[in-house]
Amino acid sequence: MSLEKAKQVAAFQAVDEFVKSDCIFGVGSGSTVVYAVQRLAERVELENLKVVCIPTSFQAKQLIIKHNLTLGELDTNPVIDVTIDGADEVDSNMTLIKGGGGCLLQEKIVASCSKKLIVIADYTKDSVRLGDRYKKGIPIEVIPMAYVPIRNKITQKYGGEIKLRAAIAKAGPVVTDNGNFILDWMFTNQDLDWEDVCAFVKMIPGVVEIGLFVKMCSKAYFGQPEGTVVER
Ligand code: ABF
Repeated sequence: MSLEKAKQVAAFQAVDEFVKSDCIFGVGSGSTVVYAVQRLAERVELENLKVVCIPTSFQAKQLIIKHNLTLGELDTNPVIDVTIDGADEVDSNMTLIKGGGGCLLQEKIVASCSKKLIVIADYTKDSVRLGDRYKKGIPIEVIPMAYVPIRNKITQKYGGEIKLRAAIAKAGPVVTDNGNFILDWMFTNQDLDWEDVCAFVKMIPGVVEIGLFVKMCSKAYFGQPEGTVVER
């Protein structure tokens, strides 16, 4: 079975389990989330369903409008019933690496406003320890002027290597929709206390957000090659 089919079965199962009428639904970004929005659109029996998506997730927003779903904004829907989002890696403690697509700040804002965060992914995201499978590092969104001192403080404390995320074709650094840079931290120690890491990194002046979601994910669905779904 293709990776796309694995993403689809995970997304469909999560939506079918959690979505109901009169609920405010949050979605993040990435290719797996697209299947979740498609499933929402198929559930035509649902009434009064609002979908809050992150501003950057143009693809999800287009699908929501295309399928005549009601697009909700966070300022008018500050409490979301359930958010379904993808991830780059999920460890055995349900700690997530997110932000491979550069949307970690907006995704964490939506997730923080949600009563539940449900992760949908293909089987390649299912890990024991962070770093077992996702090798591109933990994304950190930073104020551009501070990226060098931030990089130095993190590597001095925890080691590893940090790279400034380059735009495609090396056209300079990636600039997020929030006007910031992204650092990717290729950590070497996989046994760090990720809650402590979040606290330390977030205290560094100039750090906007880190792509570690600790104790935020209620449940994860991993689509398998044979078309089944593993839930945890
Ligand atoms: C978003 O989608 C990001 O946080 C994460 O990096 C990415 C996962 O992409 P995909 O669903 O395409 O694997 O959730």
